[in-house]
Amino acid sequence: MRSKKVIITCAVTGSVHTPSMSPYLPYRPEDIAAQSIEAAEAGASILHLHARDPENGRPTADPAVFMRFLPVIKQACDAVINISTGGSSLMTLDDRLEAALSAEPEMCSLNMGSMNFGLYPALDRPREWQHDWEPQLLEATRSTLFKNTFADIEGILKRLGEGCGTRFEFECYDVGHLYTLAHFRDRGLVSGPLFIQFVFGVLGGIGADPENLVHMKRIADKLFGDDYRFSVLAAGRHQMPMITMAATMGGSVRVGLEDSLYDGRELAQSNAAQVRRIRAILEGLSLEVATPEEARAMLALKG
Ligand code: KMH
Ligand code: ZN
Repeated sequence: MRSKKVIITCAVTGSVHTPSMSPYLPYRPEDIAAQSIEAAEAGASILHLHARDPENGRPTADPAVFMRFLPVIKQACDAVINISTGGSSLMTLDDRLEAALSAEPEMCSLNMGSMNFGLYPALDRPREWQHDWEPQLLEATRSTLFKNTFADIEGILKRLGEGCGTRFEFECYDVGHLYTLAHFRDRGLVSGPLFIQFVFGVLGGIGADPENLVHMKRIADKLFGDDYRFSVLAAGRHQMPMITMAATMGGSVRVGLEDSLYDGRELAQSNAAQVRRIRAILEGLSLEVATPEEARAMLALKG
């Protein structure tokens, strides 16, 4: 029988939030490693990872920086490593893929369409609080497209999927992205069980409204039947309410400082704090959390 366990993904640092927003956002390799390991110990079975410039926290795609924390994490815990192929909208596709192509991880994110990608409103903060590069980043993203063309998606599926045996966290920011995924399934370029991340609350994507979650699931059920599992992430203050709703609907959940800096009304003091928060909610709902081994079996990962 299909496991009903809930997979907790933790997205540890991302490329949207910036160090001046929270002293707890990890950006040095040793801090990314330590917070990832603590999140895994708290119950995250998948770690979604980006890299940051160790000196100032600016997002980077440099594989050498990834290699300063990936082996440390692998050595210390059994969680599934999921490397972002989204990087940031200011990186080229080749840059975004370089680390994943050299590490050949079990899982990578794959963004299912091009879009405007608004930085969360929290980035628009008093100038004096910010590093010099932060307002520049905000301004640049206002006129930059988050580019994920059909050809880009196909290239990633072939190079990482067929080439390396990597499977994907398909990030769907709107209903149309589900149809794009079905298109690639129909062409035989992806196969189940698919792991679909419904993304809510990014400016440019679908809003973080409960009705939208019901609709996304209804359409995914129609397109993918039993051959997929969904997970939910939601930006900022929408994180916990939306993922709790997802879990009650049979879905999995993603937390982490990439998506929200908060734990309730306070800044989350670590990624693990958010993992513990959702874990307590899940257990309070009598839902069981999947171990990394169980997550691997549920998603047919290469292990
Ligand atoms: N921060 C998420 C909304 C990726 O890394 O490929 C988007 C994300 C994309 O996680
Ligand atoms: Zn990411």
